[in-house]
Amino acid sequence: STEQLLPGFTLLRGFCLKEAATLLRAIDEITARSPFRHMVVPGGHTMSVAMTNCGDVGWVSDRSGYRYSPDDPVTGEPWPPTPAIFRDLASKASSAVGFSNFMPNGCLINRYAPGARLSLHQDRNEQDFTQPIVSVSLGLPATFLLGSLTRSDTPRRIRVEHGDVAVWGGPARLIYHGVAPLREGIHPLSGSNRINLTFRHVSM
Ligand code: MD5
Ligand code: FE
Repeated sequence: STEQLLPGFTLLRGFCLKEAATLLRAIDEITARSPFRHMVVPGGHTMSVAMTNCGDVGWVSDRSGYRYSPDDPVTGEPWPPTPAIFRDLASKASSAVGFSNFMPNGCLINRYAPGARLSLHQDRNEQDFTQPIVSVSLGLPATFLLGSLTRSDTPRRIRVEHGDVAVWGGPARLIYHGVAPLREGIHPLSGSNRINLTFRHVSM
């Protein structure tokens, strides 16, 4: 099904169910080269979500701040290339919502173990409002926190499941959002984890 939950935010339920197992195998190949790691944020805390990237630019954080980098600071090598199946999915999902020619140049891969969460934040390191952001949920279900442009507004709770794909366009790009602490569970394809892919076009 297709649910438009806010202007600029559409959830495509089950959109990548058929290719989910292939996506997870491709993620294993990426993480064999650029492993998941827990990044440190400028305040000094270590994130509960483990992250890695593929593509031309990857999101990184350390004590000095957030930025996009062409190289993995752990390996000193470029991030692994984006698999064709990732690009095909990002393009298929964005065109289904009316964005043609989405050309992501980076994909952030987030891994949630039980208890891992992403507190309410805005994504404002890569504002190019002409291109959407596509996010893909794999493995255990999670509760997405969908806020507004005002941090103090109580967010809506939206359950996202294995195979769901979300497309965020112009007006939704600066919305506060987060992920509630992951509940324990076992998924046949991802074990005790949830994996989220976020495709972005980063202008640098
Ligand atoms: C996740 N990741 O489930 C989410 C999915 C992140 C992040 O938030 O920054 O890694 S992406 C959700 C998203 C992206 C861009 C805009 C908005 C939500 N939004 O306007 O709500 O790991
Ligand atoms: Fe975000």
